Amino acid sequence: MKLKAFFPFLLIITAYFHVWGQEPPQTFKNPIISGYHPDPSICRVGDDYYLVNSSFVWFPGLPIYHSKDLVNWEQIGNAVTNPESVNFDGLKDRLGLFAPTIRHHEGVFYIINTCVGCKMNFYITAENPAGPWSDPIWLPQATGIDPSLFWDDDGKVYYTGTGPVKEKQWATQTVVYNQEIDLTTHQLIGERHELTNGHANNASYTEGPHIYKINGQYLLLVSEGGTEENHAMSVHHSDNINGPYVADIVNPVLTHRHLGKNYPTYAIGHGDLVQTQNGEWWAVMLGKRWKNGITTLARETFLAKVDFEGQTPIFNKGKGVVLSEQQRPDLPWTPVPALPVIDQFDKEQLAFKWCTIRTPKSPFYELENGTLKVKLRKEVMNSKTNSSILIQRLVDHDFEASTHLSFKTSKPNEHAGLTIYRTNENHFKLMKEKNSIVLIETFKGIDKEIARIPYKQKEIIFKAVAKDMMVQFYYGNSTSEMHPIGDKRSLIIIADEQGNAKFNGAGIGVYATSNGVDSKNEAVYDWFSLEGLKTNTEW
Ligand code: 6LW
Repeated sequence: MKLKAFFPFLLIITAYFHVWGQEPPQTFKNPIISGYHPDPSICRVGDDYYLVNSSFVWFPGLPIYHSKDLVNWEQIGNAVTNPESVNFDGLKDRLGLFAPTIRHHEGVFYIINTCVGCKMNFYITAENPAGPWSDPIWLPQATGIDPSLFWDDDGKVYYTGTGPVKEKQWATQTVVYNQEIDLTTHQLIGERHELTNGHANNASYTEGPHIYKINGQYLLLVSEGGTEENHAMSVHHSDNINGPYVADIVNPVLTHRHLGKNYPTYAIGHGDLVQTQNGEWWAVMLGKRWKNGITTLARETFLAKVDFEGQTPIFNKGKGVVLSEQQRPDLPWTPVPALPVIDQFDKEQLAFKWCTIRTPKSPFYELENGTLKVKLRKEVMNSKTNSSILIQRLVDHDFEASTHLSFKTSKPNEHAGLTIYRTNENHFKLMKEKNSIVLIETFKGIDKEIARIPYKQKEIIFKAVAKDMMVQFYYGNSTSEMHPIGDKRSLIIIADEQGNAKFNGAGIGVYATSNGVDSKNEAVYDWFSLEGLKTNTEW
């Protein structure tokens, strides 16, 4: 075609991208959901994808995400929202809601899950994945963790779980088992079948099972090696739902355990498969990223392409590892609205991202006239109870967060401020007290006062700036005039495997307490902003 003849087409194409925005990218970057989003489970309904993650003692629990293209995800709700339905009191931050599985069957969504340290296995249902979800239907007969559901062609439904082994042949041996479940009586029925201890003869912590029927054969996907650097996924095949399952010779089908300690992503495992409406297979799985030798964002959600060669799923064919960037799924590019950097607290309800720690016994905050009012209560975040804390997940290695607080007290026990929280024993608090502001670093359960500065005004802005795994705190009475408080502190305080930090992830937000004494006082937050500072060294 001559250039002149091509011109009108060029105009149309240009106008299309001018009107509809940028040309869709050809590739996507991992992780697809960054920060504390472990144990992802996914299902497709038509051309909609839904994903759920574990949330331990964060409440509301089990964040639900929606996507049309497997790359752009938007949180549409939380599945566990009734504080009466679960009890996280007294639980370590690593317990509570473990790995969930989400499935859809005949118009109903199911999430099956374990509340570890509470009443163990349960499932919930919803017609709309955004909620409302039912209260838990407890399954007292089901032992162990990581339950999954599978509907067979004959209408029978199977519970697959991970159980302990009574007489272990090796210390870290677990068993993946299967049993039919009657969803009308909520009973496990028939015989329990042991499916695998993992493909290796010393497989550690074989867990996170999911069963699929692909080309008329049952495929059992499990994780092995534990959720740290030896994590891996293996697959097993059977012609019969209850086994015997034969390990695939390609196992482990995906792992980063062989890439050495310095490989930028590690702990790859615990995944779930999904087939798109266009026939492609993809998998979501958890992984972790190192930065300066530590991991502050905990376990995140990654995406990898799967191609079946015979019955064997080949992950990222030709590469065999999770990639930082790759060709995106063959799905219509559907960006989702970016979360606003500043939360003005001007909606009727807090955004889905805000959570408290452990289950609240009474309402402790209100949204009023564009402010978040947090009641001071006697509970403290250092104990394993619900205190007046509201946090959101940290999703960027480098970030800047600030908030405007209005708080006055004549009592020495009353404090309110900003927190970076990982566990009851590992966190930072930048607090306003009666006549001063104080920065406290709590590590392995020991409070350390880093800095104290006299301050008498009612209004204050607090800020935290994290770069290269160090955080500098600031205070001031206008955003343009902020003063550092204390020296730069290492984010190792909130990193994985430090002190009692395991499984869960870190959050940032607001906290107020009257330290063991009843109070009628409240802390008023006008806004809270959290912004990722993208660096070009990001994996
Ligand atoms: C989860 C187990 C695991 O139940 O870690 O990575 C446990 N896998 O399957 C807690 O998330």
